[in-house]
Amino acid sequence: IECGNILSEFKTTKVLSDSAREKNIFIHGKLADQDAVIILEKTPIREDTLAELFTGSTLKLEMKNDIYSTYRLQAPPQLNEIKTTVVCPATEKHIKKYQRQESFLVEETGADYQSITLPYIQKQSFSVQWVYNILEKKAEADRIVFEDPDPTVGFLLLPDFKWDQKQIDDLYLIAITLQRGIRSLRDLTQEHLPLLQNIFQKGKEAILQRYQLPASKLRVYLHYQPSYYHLHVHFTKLGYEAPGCGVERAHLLADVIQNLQSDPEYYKTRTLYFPLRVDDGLLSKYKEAGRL
Ligand code: M7G
Repeated sequence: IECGNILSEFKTTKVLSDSAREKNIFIHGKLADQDAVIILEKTPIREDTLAELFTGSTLKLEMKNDIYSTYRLQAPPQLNEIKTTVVCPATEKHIKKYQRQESFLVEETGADYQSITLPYIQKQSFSVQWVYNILEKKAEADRIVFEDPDPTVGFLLLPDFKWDQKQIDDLYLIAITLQRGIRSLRDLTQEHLPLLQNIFQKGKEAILQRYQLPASKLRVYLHYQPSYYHLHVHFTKLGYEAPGCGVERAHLLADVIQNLQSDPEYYKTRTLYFPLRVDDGLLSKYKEAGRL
């Protein structure tokens, strides 16, 4: 889909974070007077494009010394794309999400969840409208990789928007439950085991079929706290360190299933640990409660 260059109107307010290693930059600014966040990311160099790159580029020598030389290679435009994500209008929460920040580990008991976390997320969490758009086929319908339409154990599997689907190295899909109202790990009980097992089994099968990637190459997990409180499961390629995916937030689906099998109330009663960024409103609630 071509859609003109909306970015020519973009006015930068602030660089939220950038990384020379990840070759990305997160920018806050204005698009037609609305707050926007733009993410620019250089895409990986693909082996299957090397021949085209070598023959179709121009090469400028920078320096030569003995057996060493460095060049600037001007790649043909189709091999020199920048993956661009635009969030507009962006909320204050989006701007914070992408800002580089110090974080603190929070210890949340089952009681803390009820008295501190739940009331906070009921008021403050990100809209899940984008999830409903996917479930209602109003957006991304052409990207669906697999669908199980059962109202209780059903789900949709589709590429996460972090993945451009150009190479398997950074494969990233999400499974979204059709059932609404399961907010996160904390809402799961034994009654959800058929749902979780179904996602695990059929998600793995669909990925093997579509991408020839076996289950032994997959990392399948949930985040706690998630950003979006509608239950979803992440499927990434083993070994790919997806940005924003620290070990503390990840709970392997295989473990979640076993924990619920051995204790139906596991995620209602356990103390869960997760990092929160310094300006996260939920962190302030934990501070006010004297828990930090
Ligand atoms: P999360 O664990 O709730 O939050 O995962 P995180 O972003 O902090 O990890 C939500 C996942 O949904 C992330 O991997 C996002 O990249 C992905 N995602 C978010 N949005 C708004 C979209 C979208 O509009 N489409 C798709 N396909 N994926 C999205």
